[in-house]
Amino acid sequence: MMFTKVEHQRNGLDLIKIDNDETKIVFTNYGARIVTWKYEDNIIVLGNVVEADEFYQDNPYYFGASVGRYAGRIADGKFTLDGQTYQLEQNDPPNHLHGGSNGIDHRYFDYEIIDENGGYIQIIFTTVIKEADDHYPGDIKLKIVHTYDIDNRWTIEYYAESDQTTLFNPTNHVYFNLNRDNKEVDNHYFTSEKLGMHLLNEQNLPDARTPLDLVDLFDKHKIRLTEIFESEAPQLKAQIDKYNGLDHPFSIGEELVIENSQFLLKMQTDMPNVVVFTFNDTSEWDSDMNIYKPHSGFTLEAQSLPNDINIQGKDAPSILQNDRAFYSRTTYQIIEKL
Ligand code: G6D
Repeated sequence: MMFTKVEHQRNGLDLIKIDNDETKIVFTNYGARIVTWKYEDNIIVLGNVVEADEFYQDNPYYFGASVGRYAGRIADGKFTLDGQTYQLEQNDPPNHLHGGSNGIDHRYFDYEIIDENGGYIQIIFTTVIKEADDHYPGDIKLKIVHTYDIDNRWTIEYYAESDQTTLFNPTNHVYFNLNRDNKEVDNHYFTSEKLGMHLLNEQNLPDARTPLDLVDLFDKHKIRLTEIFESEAPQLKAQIDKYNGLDHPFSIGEELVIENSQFLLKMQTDMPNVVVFTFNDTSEWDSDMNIYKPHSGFTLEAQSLPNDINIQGKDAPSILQNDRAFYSRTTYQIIEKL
């Protein structure tokens, strides 16, 4: 049995609360974001369901937000498309990050709830990203559909169309923590057929280097985060030391499974990469609501490689042609171990 309830907070922010037998999941129209996800009394994502209006408008960590039109960094905020060069806001100097300060994480989406008493509930969020909002070419009509089902599976679908050829690389910036007391996430295991870690250069940007093959390096498919953080392998150690953890795009196999002793989290996506960020620096937000310690969560951001336009040029997966419809789907499923 699933049911849904809407709670109106201040400033036009709504909480859309979905319950089934063991779990509760909450979304908001502000940034079409996930606010919380609970398995019985265990909160598995970071966020703040109480006073969500104050919490989300203020903090710089993109908790649970839809991010776009381009997730991740673009070098020097600059790119060339069809012979024309564009300069974007350098909001993470010298780079452009997560679509800039006017990105979709900060906007109120229109929404509609579909609940036909079946095995799932859908929230359909819509908006238009205008050229004038973020200085990329083209206006994009965007629909983000969050679906939650009785199998405790959260599905995100993106539908987009642009009136000019542009870049489009959306993601969701949810932070997971499967530990009961949300203590640091270093004890989580990552398993996939393939775990290719794209190394970052001095500017926090991936480049054209072949990803570091962690399956080969550790000679196994199931790797504990501590093994990555404590590795003495020179290339890996240099990256972990520099970033105080992971902030890296991965190429994965068909499924990525994250687990601790109590839960399995299964992720599938049709996007080319998954950025894993282990919340390495939590000092940026000067607020009483900032209760976060480094490594208190990790993101699984399904997206194209950050800066792909400056690495792959006209072959960059993030290019959205004006006569093509964009569709992408990512799922996360939470399973309690027996
Ligand atoms: C992203 O890769 C980036 C991080 O570097 C950034 O700090 C965070 O979003 C807020 O995952």
